[in-house]
Amino acid sequence: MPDAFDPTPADRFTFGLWTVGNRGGDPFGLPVRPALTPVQLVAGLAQAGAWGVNLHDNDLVPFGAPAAERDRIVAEFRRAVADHGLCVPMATTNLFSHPVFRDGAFTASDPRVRAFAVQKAMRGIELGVELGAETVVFWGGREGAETDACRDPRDAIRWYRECMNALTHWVRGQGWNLRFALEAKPNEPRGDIYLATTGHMLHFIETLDHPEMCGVNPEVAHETMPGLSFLHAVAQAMECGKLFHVDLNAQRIGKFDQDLRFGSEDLKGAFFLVRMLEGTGGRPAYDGPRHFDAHAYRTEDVDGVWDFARGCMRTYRILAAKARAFDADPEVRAILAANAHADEPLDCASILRAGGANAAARLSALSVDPEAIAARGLRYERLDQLLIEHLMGVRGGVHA
Ligand code: DIG
Ligand code: MN
Ligand code: MN
Repeated sequence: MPDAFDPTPADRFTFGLWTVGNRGGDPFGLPVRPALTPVQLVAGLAQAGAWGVNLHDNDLVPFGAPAAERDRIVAEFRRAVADHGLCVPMATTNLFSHPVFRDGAFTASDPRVRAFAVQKAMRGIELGVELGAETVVFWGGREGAETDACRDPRDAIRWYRECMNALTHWVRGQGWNLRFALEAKPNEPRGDIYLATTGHMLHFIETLDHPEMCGVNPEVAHETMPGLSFLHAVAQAMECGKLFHVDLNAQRIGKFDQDLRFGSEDLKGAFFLVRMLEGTGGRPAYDGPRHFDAHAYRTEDVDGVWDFARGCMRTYRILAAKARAFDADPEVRAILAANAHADEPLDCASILRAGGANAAARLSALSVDPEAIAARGLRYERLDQLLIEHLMGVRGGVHA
């Protein structure tokens, strides 16, 4: 039964071939689902209401496939994408499955491996360009170590930079207007992964030859695993204009990378994330794809995979409606306005915003009364209770 929360192309929901193609295998169990072809996955995503499909090179073209076979596979995939009215906004390269990358790709101690990784990334980028991708994600799943006796981490970071610089210069030389989105993860599959969080990546980007080409692709699970705030990671990326892509899923703190259906854990965190991405309440919004980098429970059959995909998109749209209702709630707006002190007579905010060499001198001349300020409560208990009541559906009137 269609309703107001069915996905639309305007939502820009995307899934990777590896997400809905996940067969349910894990380190302790064999796959439980049949392999679906890329063409079958495209058809299923279109039917579920997705806008686009993403891929690693080897999700589509087997490693080492001859050129003619590669071209046949790509042509067939392009036809299926076009026939089903989807697009391919993002492409990425698998630099983590083949044993050659067992000690890393861009950070492997063997320079031949690093060179091979750059070659493979170039072929992956060419595939992405052929499919119309505008964003190239780099997830360095093997860039790390189990024992730091293996190499000096400073060398690893330098080698990472050398490879990224080689690729950015090459892409610019090809005249392609692509953006690189670097995805952080703290561990798994490596004991520790270099550049472990989005914050690490944001600094690393500024050390590259072409930082303007590079941004980040934060993933919910990857910041949540170590107990960090995913919202604050996304906020920092958005605030400096570097949120080039985003991987949406769900995760429990302290567990292995679960890649669960979006919103299925920490619903409050998912709400705040959707509120920020959608820019409800008049704040700047994110204008890129909403990519679900997740997969169905191992308990599921193929029908369950499409339940999973629909659930990701539906929960996102429901939370977006609840975020709009929350930001329109008069009592919410009144509490936030009272704490913004927009009309305070000293005009501290404008002095701070103006900045400059004399800001501190101007601030030091102000007569601020800390005791009077300290005596005032902020009503965050009531504010958060309002949020909870919006989420629980007893406030805000959001209905299908
Ligand atoms: C892991 O979360 C990684 C891989 O799934 C892929 O390389 C990237 C793009 O979403 N995320
Ligand atoms: Mn993940
Ligand atoms: Mn991811």
